[in-house]
Amino acid sequence: MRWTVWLVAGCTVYGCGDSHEGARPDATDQGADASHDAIAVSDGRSGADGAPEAPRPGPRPVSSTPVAQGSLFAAPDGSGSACAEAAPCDLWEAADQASAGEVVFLRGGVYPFNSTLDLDTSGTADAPITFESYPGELAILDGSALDISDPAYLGVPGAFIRLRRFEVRYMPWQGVYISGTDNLLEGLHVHHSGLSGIQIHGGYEPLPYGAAGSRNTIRDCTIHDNSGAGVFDDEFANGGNSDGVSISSGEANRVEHCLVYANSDDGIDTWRSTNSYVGYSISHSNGIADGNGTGIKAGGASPSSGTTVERCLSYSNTHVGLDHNSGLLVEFDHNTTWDNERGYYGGNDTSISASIAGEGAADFGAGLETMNSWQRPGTLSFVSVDPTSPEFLGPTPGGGFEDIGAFAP
Ligand SMILES: [Ca+2]
Ligand SMILES: [Ca+2]
Repeated sequence: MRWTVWLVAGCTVYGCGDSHEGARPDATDQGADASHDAIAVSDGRSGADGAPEAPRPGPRPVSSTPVAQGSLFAAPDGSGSACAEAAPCDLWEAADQASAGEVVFLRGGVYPFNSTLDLDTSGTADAPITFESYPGELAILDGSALDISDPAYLGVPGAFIRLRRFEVRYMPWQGVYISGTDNLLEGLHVHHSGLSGIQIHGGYEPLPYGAAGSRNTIRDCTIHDNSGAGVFDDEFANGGNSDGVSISSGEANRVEHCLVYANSDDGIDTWRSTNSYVGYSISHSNGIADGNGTGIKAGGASPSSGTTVERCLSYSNTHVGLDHNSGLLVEFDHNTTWDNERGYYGGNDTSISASIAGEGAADFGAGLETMNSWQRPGTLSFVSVDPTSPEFLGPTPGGGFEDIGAFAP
């Protein structure tokens, strides 16, 4: 069968597109999901020989900032301008007052969104501004009262802002939209957005990138069920622009230890960025309606270059597990794919190394391939192909493949 990719690059300010590789079967899933399901992770384990094992893919627990560090407090029913623990204000007031070095605690409960909240005051490297659920509670930013003709989202045009341990759900466009730099998103749960759950897009500034939408880190986040399926315009493209995480421009952004699934387009898409990093993350079951259904896309239109993807699991996506997608100088190292239409797709300058493909269609392309499962003798098998098993996609001991893939020592 001839492998055909046709590029219909389309990009608007909010629905930044990517290559479009044909329609996927419709499997619309917009059902409610209140669970915050993260795959359990145990770091710092030691192997049978006592040597430390590599960290496992997926979110790790994120600890709370001590209450004593809180300087501003918001609550769903907050009012006034004191923003004190005894007299919390609303979220918009707290954001307006926050300045470098402050910690804003959000009391638990639902914060209905009626307008975009832009976090446009910057912290500094030594004194970031933190927004975080109050310890032991969960703040939920909820866009369910909005529709796509009257959108709102959590915007981050500022820099050195830390968003920690809260939920963002049912936003009609993006859930979190980052145009600033040097921000940290940690322990967020983002789901059921109409466009991408988290999008980084600083505009197409002159190269080299760096002034906007750059050096942001997304880690230990769970992002799922973001879908534009059923909306037939250029932005939503019947699901074709709604990724879990979309890095649509910028330099040196990072996705680490995230769990991303059931998004209509791709799981993680570093579409038009430079030197992005995706590591220790899990991407599965992406691809609905006209979405591309790639687990992790490592590029797209020029100037896409230099994306590294390592120690990731990508499985049960409708299209490719890991795809260079025309990005230049992409590196895929120590990844594991399974049950995708195809495991890997590289370009002439893509490096694919020490990786495992569980699919019969392991790879495609003429890249620089070394030490991969399909280049070895023997028959690959996994201890378990049950995603709920702690041994899921672990190579069978003694089978000759334990030294490669996402779980290698
Ligand atoms: Ca797409
Ligand atoms: Ca995409």
